Amino acid sequence: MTTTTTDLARNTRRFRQLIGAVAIAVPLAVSTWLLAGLRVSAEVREFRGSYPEDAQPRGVVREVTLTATPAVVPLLDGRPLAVWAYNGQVPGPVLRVRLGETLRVTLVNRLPQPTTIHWHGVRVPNAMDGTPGVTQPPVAPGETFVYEFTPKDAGTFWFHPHLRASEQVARGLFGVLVVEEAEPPPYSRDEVWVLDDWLLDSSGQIFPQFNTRHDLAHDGRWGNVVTVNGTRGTTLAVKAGERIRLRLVNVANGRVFAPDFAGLDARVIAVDGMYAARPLDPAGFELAPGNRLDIDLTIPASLRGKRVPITDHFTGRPIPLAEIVVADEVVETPRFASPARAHVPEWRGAAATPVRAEYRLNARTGGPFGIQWTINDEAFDHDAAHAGDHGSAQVLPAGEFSKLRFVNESYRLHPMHVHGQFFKLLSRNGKPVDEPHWRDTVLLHAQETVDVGMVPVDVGRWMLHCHILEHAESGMMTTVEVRR
Ligand SMILES: [Cu+2]
Repeated sequence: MTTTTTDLARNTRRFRQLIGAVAIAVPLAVSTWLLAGLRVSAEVREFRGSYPEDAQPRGVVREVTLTATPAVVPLLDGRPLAVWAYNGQVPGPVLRVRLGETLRVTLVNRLPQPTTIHWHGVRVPNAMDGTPGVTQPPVAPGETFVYEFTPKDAGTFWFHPHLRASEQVARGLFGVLVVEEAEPPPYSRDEVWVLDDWLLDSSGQIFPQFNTRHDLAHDGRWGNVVTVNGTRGTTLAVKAGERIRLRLVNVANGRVFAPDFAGLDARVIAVDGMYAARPLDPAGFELAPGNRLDIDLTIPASLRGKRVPITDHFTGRPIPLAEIVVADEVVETPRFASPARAHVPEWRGAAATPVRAEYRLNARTGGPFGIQWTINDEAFDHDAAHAGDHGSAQVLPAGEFSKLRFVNESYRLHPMHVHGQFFKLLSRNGKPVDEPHWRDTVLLHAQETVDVGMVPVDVGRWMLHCHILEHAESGMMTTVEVRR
């Protein structure tokens, strides 16, 4: 075989063409990659310093047993009410730990049906998330399960079953988890208000039908009695001058609250557990099922000897929630800077970022309750999930920015909740919204489209669902997988 000069010339020409193509293609690819990298990392860079990736356990373990059991308690107006309760209390015990402490909770199931505990808003290891079939098997009657985790964030969180939740939560299974900072701000006092409603029948007991067609066709089960900390006419006795940290938690199946603090020196300092970037006016805040608000409340001397009613205004018909009863005594107000000074990214540039996942929310007839709530035309199959088949999950790359879009194609409310993650509202109906705080639950009104941004750092398979428990129970659930 000989190589002719013509062949050589042809090969050289081909080689040059190839080099030329590479010389153009490689820098193009590299610059496209760099540009994409730069755009992603602009949001990720802005995210840095928002909250820690890892827990910092200090070696202190707080052990608690929560026994879920039927009980009869004096609730609402003092008459005996048959409930399901943690440790015989409704609300369940307020668990308080300091940041860095490890919580070890033994759940004992004495209910007539299986259960689990989900730690709403807490960035737990995935296996501790309490979602049956996805992160753990259901805890059968008579069985126990140990939840152990070290919270990564200080704030107001809560816990409840994640199995047949529309029944179990309505019967009274919920409690609050307060994670205090290593050095909590020196408030005069730290109070928890659990907001709830109860659907009672004519005998004054819990209406025993759950997931009714009525509830499913509307915004879930709305009760005929509204309570704070399990009772009507709740009062908070304070002294003028006191500065109070008031932690509001909405544990209702479906009801949204819009508490009115007009006339009081009240500022929102944290939403869904996480401190805001600055103190905010509480007017206009809608507390959907799952949401929490921490209020920094100073009682002015001008209210000495007065009673200040706090009412809910969500439905347009004012509903009394509680009363702040101010003593004649005046104490000095603790002076310290608002703890609401968290780093929260603005993500103004995120409007141009493509949507990674879109969730269309709607309903159809069918399923075990006659109506199914769907995400992208799929109803979550709880029975299959409990058996370990939880369908396909949207993958969200850990440490990267993701934009999620919720499109409410229905006329009902949907407070959308993502487990184990915090997100920030970017826009409503295409209009940019600057909320200087994180959320783990965002309320969608009828026909509304909402974009949220997040940089997930907690890996695992997490539920994404509507927190109207009847909507979730009838299918409005899916999973996301945060993967490295
Ligand atoms: Cu819903």
